Amino acid sequence: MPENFVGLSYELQQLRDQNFFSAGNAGLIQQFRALSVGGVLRLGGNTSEYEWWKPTAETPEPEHPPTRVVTGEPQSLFYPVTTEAVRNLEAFLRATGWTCIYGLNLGTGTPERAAQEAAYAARILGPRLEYFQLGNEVDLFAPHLRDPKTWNPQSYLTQWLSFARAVIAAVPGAKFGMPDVAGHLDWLTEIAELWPTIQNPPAVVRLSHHYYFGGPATNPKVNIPNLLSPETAATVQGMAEIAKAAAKKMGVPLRMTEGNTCYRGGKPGVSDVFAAALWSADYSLLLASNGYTGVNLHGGSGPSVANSVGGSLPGDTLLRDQGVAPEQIASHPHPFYTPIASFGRQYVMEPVAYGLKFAGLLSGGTFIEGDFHGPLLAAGVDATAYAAKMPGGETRVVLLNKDAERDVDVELNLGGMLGHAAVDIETLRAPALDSRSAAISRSGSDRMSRGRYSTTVEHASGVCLTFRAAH
Ligand code: BDP
Repeated sequence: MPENFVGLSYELQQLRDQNFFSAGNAGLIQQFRALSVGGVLRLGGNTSEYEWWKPTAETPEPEHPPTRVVTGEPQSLFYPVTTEAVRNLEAFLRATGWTCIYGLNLGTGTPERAAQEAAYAARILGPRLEYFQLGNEVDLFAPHLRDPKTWNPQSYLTQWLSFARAVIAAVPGAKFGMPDVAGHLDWLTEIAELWPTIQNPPAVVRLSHHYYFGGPATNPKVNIPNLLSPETAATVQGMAEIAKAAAKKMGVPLRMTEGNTCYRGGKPGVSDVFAAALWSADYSLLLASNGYTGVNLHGGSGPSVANSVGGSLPGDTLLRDQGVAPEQIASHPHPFYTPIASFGRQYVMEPVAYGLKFAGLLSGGTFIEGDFHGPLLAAGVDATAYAAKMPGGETRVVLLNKDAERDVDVELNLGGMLGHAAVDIETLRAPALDSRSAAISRSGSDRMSRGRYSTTVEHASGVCLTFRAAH
């Protein structure tokens, strides 16, 4: 699991506010650093198809191609990205220790403008740039951005190549991640099959896709029991199998570049409560143990995400229809799934981010193979387990009990690896699954003798055990 596994995803439109990702936004910098001292910020989302590059104050807005208005899809709200926004982004990344994946507009942009923007971004971001991403959720471009009759992986690849080649001409050595599909994993399979036919292929360093558990907020199936159920994890595992096969064929590692609990901005009471922390911890570690190099949970400011889904958040409509008072609605994060929420000028780490941070405790480690989930599920408890050998030589075990009621007794047999060891215990907890809070705390230390260690993982909680050999 790479050191920089932990990631966040923001709408590219967030760059419209040049002071958001800037060295002056101390509160946000603090929250990024609290989540990870070296994560990956991905800029993309639906709004990335409506940006235009404005290299000088005099640059006029270009003519945009016609787009269709489709309910729930972003409106064609075109906006400029300026040099100042990119410079401020670089300073923000430097202050946080993070790098970024920079999204370029494939939906309504041109190869020439993408190349100009890429050249500036590459020069300013330097080593803070992981790679470029051309287009967001290209599998959903039809009908609002492309003709459904002709849009498919093959025609996408042809367009993608013309943009990528223009970028390479301006940025020799440019790296890319693709195809960033929403959920049509067959696009990965097909692209991996077509890839060998490309002469002199661009440097693709990540194969990427997205995942949301369900949605929208009005969908009654988007609830806590379903979010945490073993079937949900099995669905993620099923996608990972398809993605892994394509990645192997192309010889490119995977990254889950966008996702969260509930699409179209999240669901109050599901996306913004402790259940989301247990979900994100398990989801992130499941992907990591499948070889994904990172996970970016989507979020950001309310207006940027609302614009990405057509102008408003279904979660707000849901609360209003339930008669919830405006002050109560305002006490939820907007969007509801955001890992870092802004309440006025205050930035708050939300439960879903605590889960990702907890998963990040295994960053830098090498997973120990074995069926750890099986025995737990067989015991009738919705719990999972992950174990890794850490770079410092210690062994770390994360146990996640997603069960709403049942505690689980676990006996670990680490005999082969460690005889006597000191054990550090950290927990991920909240008063209840539907609490609007989460906490990670160092809850104590213990000793292990003769390679065996027993513990009880309380219902709706996570435990991380670090075993250090005693000399
Ligand atoms: C994804 C889009 C992103 C949206 C998100 C959502 O890439 O821009 O904000 O869904 O629906 O499909 O919440």
